[in-house]
Amino acid sequence: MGLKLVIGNKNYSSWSMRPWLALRATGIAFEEVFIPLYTGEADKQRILAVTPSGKVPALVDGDVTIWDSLAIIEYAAERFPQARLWPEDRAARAHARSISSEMHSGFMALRNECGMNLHRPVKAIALSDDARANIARVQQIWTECRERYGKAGPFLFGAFSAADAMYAPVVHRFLTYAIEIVPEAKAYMETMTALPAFQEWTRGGLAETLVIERFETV
Ligand SMILES: N[C@@H](CCC(=O)N[C@@H](CS)C(=O)NCC(=O)O)C(=O)O
Repeated sequence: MGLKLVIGNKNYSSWSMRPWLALRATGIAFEEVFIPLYTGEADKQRILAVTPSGKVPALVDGDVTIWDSLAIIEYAAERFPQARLWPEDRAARAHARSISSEMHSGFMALRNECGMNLHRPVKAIALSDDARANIARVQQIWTECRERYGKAGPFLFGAFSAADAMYAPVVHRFLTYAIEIVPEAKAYMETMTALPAFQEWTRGGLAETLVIERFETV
């Protein structure tokens, strides 16, 4: 039995994008199960039938269910070591895990004020000081990674890794909200937007017609 990844709307679901990209970019085969978000009780029950968290993403591997984006990526990294989802070097791997956890548990202001919405026309908005600080910190993270590991390839740790998957929705946010970007971060964003898996997700999101009103406020 193959892997099933349960995801929400590609246009909006940044947490779904992360494990989806980690799997797709490293060639791990999976079946995608789409459950539209915030449509009402029936779809909520479909999510709850997979995971008690009531949230997507969730990964089903036979009788094992894993929910929460970073836990799914960790599981995939263990289950498919050949995918090299984390850097091989221990210090680089610790660095990659640190920035991935920082993404997973932080950047609330950026997440709240600049929700991922691929359909949204590109336009800058007024941002809080906290969101601006988040944006500066993300660019500092990317720049430092590129300085340290850039010789090994164009991604944060040279080759594509879980850390790139964790930051992928931020690339979309920076583009959609016309955020000012330092040159090192810009080059990294170009690498990500050229990644076939990133483009596949983006095409999928843009092809969706479902609108979630609560995410269409800015
Ligand atoms: N910490 C979770 C967050 C998951 C999450 O908030 N998912 C959202 C979609 S992006 C969701 O399922 N919302 C539906 C709901 O809350 O009813 C993760 O990393 O996977």
